[in-house]
Amino acid sequence: KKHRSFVVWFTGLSGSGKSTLANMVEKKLFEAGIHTFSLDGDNIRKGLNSNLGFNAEDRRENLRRISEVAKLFVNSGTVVIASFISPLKADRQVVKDIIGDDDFIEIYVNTPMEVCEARDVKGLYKKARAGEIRNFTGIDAPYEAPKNPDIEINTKEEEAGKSAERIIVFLQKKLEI
Ligand code: GGZ
Repeated sequence: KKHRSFVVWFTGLSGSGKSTLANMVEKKLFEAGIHTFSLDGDNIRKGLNSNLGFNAEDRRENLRRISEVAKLFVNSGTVVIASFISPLKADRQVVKDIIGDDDFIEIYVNTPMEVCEARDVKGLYKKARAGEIRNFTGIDAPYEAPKNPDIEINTKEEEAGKSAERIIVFLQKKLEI
């Protein structure tokens, strides 16, 4: 099936549910016959960006490289699903500039910090509180919420399946299928 390609960019705190939503969206796109590729901390920070940490400069470089990779995939005709905290407005603007406005869809996974911390799936919030991890987003590093995302997900009010469906409806228009 012929369709447009673009980057679906999930931003939000650690534990906000970015990956869960990204996986659900990817599955639905796959079922619709759309070729996708997911970029996230697991496949990027372990490989291409294994020399980068979490200070402001490293995060910026992390996101810059990811954007360039995402652009290559888009140019190959793939729909890219990217899940990164991407905490700073200025850095997300760089991402948008690299990928190009028309090919960039921003999804803000707005889960309150307290909820993310209470879940603490990987125990990272606990470590950050104990001072064992520095520069942890939401604790001792900032998260600047997007003011005009294409879609905002309120994970407290809406069930994940419903959110994924809403995202798909938005993407279908963009795909021109
Ligand atoms: C934030 C950290 C940190 C610090 C390790 N701050 O929930 P996770 O574990 O699986 O996802 C988080 C991931 C964040 O990497 P990103 O590349 O998305 O960040 S950014 O966009 O800001 O460059 C978290 C883990 O890495 N992690 N240390 N200090 N998250």
